Amino acid sequence: MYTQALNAGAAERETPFVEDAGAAARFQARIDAEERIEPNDWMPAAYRKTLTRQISQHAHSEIVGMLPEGNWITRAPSLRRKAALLAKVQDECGHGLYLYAAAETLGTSREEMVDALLEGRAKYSSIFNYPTLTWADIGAIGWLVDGAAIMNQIPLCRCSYGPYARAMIRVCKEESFHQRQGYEIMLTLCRGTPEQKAMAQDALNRWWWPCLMMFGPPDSQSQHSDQSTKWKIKRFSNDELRQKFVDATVPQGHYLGLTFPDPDLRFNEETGHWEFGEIDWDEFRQVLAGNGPCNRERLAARRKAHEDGAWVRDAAAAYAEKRRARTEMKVAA
Ligand code: BYC
Repeated sequence: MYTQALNAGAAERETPFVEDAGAAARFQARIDAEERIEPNDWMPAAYRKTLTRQISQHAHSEIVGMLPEGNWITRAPSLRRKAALLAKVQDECGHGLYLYAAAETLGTSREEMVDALLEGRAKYSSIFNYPTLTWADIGAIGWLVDGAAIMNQIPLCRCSYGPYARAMIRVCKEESFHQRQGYEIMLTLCRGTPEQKAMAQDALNRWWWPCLMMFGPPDSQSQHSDQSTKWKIKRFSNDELRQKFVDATVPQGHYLGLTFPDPDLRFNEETGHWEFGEIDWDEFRQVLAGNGPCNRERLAARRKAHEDGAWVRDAAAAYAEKRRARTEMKVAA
C-alpha cells in the first residue's frame, strides 16, 4: 500500500510539470550548483529512469552478493570467522534494503524491482556470477570485491540524488569494515603454511580480472556515463575508478607477498600509475548475457528464496491490514 501511494505520487509529480526546456534548464542549474535533488522535486523522466535503473541494480547486487559468501558460513574455519562472515552477509542484506527503499522514492515499487530481477530483466553486478571455491575466496571477496565497491561508492556519497547519496554513507562505512576483514583473512593465509598461501594466490588469480570488470565497460563504450556525469550521479568515469582501484590494490597484494595474474602489470614512474593488461571484455559480455559460471545458479537460488518467503510476505500483509483496520475503527469510535 505504501508502494502504491508512492507510485501514485510519482505519477502526480510528473503530470503537472511539462517537460519543457525551461524546466530542464532549471533542473540542470540546481545540479550545477551542487543542490541535492529530493523525491518530491521535479526531475526529468530520464533522470528518474536512470537512477531507478542504477539504484535497483545496485540493490540486486547486494542481495545476490549474499549468495557466494553465504556458501561459506557453515564452513568458516573458526567461530570468530563465522561470526564475522555472518555479520557481513547480514550487512549486505541491509544495504539491499536501504537501496530498494531509496529506489522506491523514485516511484517504482520494490515488488516491481524484485520481479524484474527474478524474471531476468534486471542486471546485477557481474562479479557475483563467479563461484567461491575455497575459504580464501572469502578473503579475496572482502579485500578485492568490497575494495572495488568502496572505490565506486565513495563518490556516490556525493551523488545528486539525496536518498541514494545518504544511503551510500552508511553502506561505505560498512564496506570499509568488510574490506579489512577480507584483507585480514588474506594476511593470515599468506603468513600460514605454503598450502594456505597457495590458496590465497589461487583466489587472487581467479578474482582479479572479474574485479576489474566490476567498474563497467571502458569509457569509450559506456552508454550512460556522459549523461550520468552531467547529472552528477557519476563523479568519476569507469576507467578512472578502475585505475584508482588498481593503484590502491597492487601494493596491498605485494605486501601480502602475492603476484597478480597479469604479465603486463608495471608501475609507470612518470604517471605514478600501475599500468595493466587488456581486460577480456568478451568474458564480461558473456557474463552480462547470462552465460557466466554461476548466472543460472544465482537466479535459481533467488527465485527459490522468493517462493519460500511467500508465506512471510502474506503474513506481513495480513498483519498490516489488521493494524490498519484496527486504527480505522479507533478513529471512527
Ligand atoms: N555488472 O553505461 P555503463 C556490491 C551494465 S558492489 C553488470 O557504464 P553505468 C557488493 C550497466 O548497468 C556491485 N552490469 O553503465 C560488494 C549498463 O547496462 P544497462 C554493485 C554492468 O550505470 C560487496 C551497461 O553495462 N555496485 O553490491 O553508467 C559485497 C553499460 O554500462 C556492470 C553498484 O551497482 C557490471 N559490473 O555504470 C556485496 C554501484 N558494469 O543498465 C555487494 C552503482 C556495467 O543499460 N552502479 N554494467 O542495461 C554504478 O556505479 C554504475 O551503474 C556502474 C555502471 C559503474 C556499475
